Amino acid sequence: MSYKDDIKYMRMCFSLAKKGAGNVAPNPMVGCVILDKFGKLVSKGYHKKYGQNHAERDALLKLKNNEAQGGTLYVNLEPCSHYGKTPPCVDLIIERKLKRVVIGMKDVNPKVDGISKLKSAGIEIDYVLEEESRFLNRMFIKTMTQKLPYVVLKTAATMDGKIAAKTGSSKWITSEKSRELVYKMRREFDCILTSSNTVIADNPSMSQTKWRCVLDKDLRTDKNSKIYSYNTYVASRQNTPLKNGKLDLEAVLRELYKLGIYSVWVECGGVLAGSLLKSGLIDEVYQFIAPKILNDNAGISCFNGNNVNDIKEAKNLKIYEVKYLNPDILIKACINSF
Ligand code: AOF
Ligand code: ZN
Repeated sequence: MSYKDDIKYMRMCFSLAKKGAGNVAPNPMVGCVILDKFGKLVSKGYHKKYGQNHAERDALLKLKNNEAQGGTLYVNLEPCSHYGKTPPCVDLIIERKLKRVVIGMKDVNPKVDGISKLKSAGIEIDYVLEEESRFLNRMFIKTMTQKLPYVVLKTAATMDGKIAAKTGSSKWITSEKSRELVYKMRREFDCILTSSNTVIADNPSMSQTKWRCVLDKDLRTDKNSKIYSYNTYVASRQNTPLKNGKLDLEAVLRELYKLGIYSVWVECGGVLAGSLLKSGLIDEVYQFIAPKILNDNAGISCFNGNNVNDIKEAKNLKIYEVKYLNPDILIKACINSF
């Protein structure tokens, strides 16, 4: 098998893995491809749902005459070696007598040590496309290693980075098409997080997710606000420790994680966005930019952390996708590397 083939089959694993998106969290998205000893593709599988078979088991169990014997198994995550909701994948791989296993990335779950088990059984191990594999499962890496949800912050700004005029006037900066896309995107997250200011100013229902979280230190929001007709966690001074007189944002996110919330979509004003950014709690920014220029320094900025003297202090991000939505654009950028 050439390196080019390894890349081709690992990319196939990525496509299979993505079929599990939205159904596998907090588990990773995993796909598996099996070639027989002649290099012919004989089976494919993926992890479909949390608690169900892992990708390797799914692919191997489809083979009735063990066509995998002496063959190669591709999987974008190190096969597991522990008993979780399912038995160890390495045992089945060894039992089915694979000759070679090609892996995308090592598992960050400390319970897993599949590679050494496979090596001891005399199976050849190779790695391919590690960076892409880690990028695909960046959400799993964050939740597994930090016990915090993956946080995406969405902003919608003018070309000069303003989310509102100094009066607070902000409706609307981006087009209807962009706003509809936002509603669709929210559905892919477990929770929408917002501030008491947003609830008071806009009275949004934010009904697209299982959970909502309102940061309301002094319980200023009206109990009859639309958002409270849905399952909402209110973080206030009554249930959250304070840090420099404000709600400890990391403590809030840890609480959300404990509620089984693994991904959070943030929509808020510039001050909260600035604090989240400064605290290192944001993983990605989705920035909608409208072809408008406010032309007023007193306008409200997307990130309003203030007190930065040197341009070197600016946060560095990595843009991984740019979409032209006509007339707006959407930039997706990661803050941390994986
Ligand atoms: C794999 N293949 O397809 C997946 C893996 O409770 P369990 O049995 O589902 O185990 C979950 C852990 O197994 C998860 O945290 C991750 O380390 C690994 N997921 N491993 O070999 C798969 N989904
Ligand atoms: Zn497994």
